[in-house]
Amino acid sequence: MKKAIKISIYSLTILLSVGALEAQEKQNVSKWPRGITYEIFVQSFADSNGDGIGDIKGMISKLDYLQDLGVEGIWLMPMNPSPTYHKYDVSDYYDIHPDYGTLADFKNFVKEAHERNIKVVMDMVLNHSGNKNQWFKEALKDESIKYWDYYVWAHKDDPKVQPVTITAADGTQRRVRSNWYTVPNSDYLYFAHFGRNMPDLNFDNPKLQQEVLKIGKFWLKDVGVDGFRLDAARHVFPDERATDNHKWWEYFLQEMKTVNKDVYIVGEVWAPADIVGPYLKGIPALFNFDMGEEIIKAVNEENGSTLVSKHKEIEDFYKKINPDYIDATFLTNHDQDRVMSSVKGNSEKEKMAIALLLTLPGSPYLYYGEEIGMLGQKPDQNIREPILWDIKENDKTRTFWIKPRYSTDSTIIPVYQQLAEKNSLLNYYKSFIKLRNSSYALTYGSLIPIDQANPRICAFLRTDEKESLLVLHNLSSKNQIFKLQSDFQDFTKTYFVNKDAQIKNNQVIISGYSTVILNK
Ligand SMILES: [Ca+2]
Repeated sequence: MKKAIKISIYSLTILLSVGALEAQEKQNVSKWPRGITYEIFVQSFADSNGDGIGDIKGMISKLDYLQDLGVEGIWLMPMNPSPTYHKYDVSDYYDIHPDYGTLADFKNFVKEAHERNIKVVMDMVLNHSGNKNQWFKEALKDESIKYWDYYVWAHKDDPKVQPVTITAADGTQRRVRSNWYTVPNSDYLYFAHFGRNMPDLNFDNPKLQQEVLKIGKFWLKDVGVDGFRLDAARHVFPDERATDNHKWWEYFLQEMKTVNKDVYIVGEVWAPADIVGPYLKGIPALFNFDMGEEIIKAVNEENGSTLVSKHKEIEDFYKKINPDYIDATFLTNHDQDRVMSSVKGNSEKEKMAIALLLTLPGSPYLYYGEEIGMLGQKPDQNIREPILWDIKENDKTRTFWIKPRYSTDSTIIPVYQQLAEKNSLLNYYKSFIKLRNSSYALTYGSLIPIDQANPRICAFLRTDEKESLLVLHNLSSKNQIFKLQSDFQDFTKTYFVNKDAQIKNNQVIISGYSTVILNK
């Protein structure tokens, strides 16, 4: 933001109070969970012992980087023992995967993060366990064993488990049992929404419910994490029992509050807003899947005309259900193609996407590596590739558990090189994070859409009792003009600008792919 702002000498009105802006930058007004949370896939983040797999000690060595970036929370993808690289099939809910370290290491991580004012949110995969979990191994032995009822079973004669015929696109037919899986020497089949290796847990069993509460309290109380990201939250009861799902999470939240009244819970309910909404009573923060897609679409089409009204519509709907809800916004997470790939490598568009995310309302989540423009398209492993910290010969913490296909030394400039380059994507991210963290209006303010005719401009007001900001994004490559109609003629001060901008005759001329924020 210290970049010189070129203002043409014939501009009639433009005031830029650089001193005030710098003072503002230093003061952080956001308070987590309304600040920025950074999602880490531990496996790909930082390796401390040279085995090529990311680990907890590696992450500790990068906490200063995250603090400097301006994040106030970290969401860690699953870290429990598990046979897969992604670890969404948990073998033991009370331990840490040995590749990642020990419980003691993790307690130390939490302590180190807290010392830097960074909260820690753990991924909780409670819809299903892994099939290597001791509970499931026990359950397979005998129907009389306690753990049998931790899972969802149906007799082989039950109509719901009978195979159905499905026809593929090429016309071939095959018989499948959707989501029901057989067990050797048993008359019973088990239910697994996400596939054979992830048997669903039976939330109709009170003993299982108590076990799940015990798991949550263990991580909150004994380990000290600040909250959970709930995986597959809408599937713990079958989809047709949505009300049971809503109620369960309300109960879960109440119970977690008994050990940490400030517990933070964010849920994955990957569905349109009308299905997501009713979960808000039990899960106070929910990921806004719709907005991430809308932002990417807007920057790709260079058309911001419906983005703000759409955001406002979703926000109003959620607020009706829970006025204190936290809108967990994001561009991508570990389940979406990376932004830079979605905008076909156009870094100007990636920049506009993050500018939109960080100036619209919400509690934004950033996915690791997006800040250096990592590339990646599905399958999943390729959107979870190792982050590049330094040029290869110097990069002692880079992980190498997978050979990257997209984010390589020839496609990506590593973190440290970008930190040193004033105009890098990483420093652009930092400037917008700083801008947001220092602004009451951008962090907490309400959103007021502005009706204006130019679809290349995305224009809105962010307002709270302390300040009112007129935010103007030009999503196109060419200069665009925003007319300061009578309502906005008081907005004559430049609060933030990242390329050339002029205000002249009540018109703001916004350079291509840039952002101008004005205040009174
Ligand atoms: Ca390691």
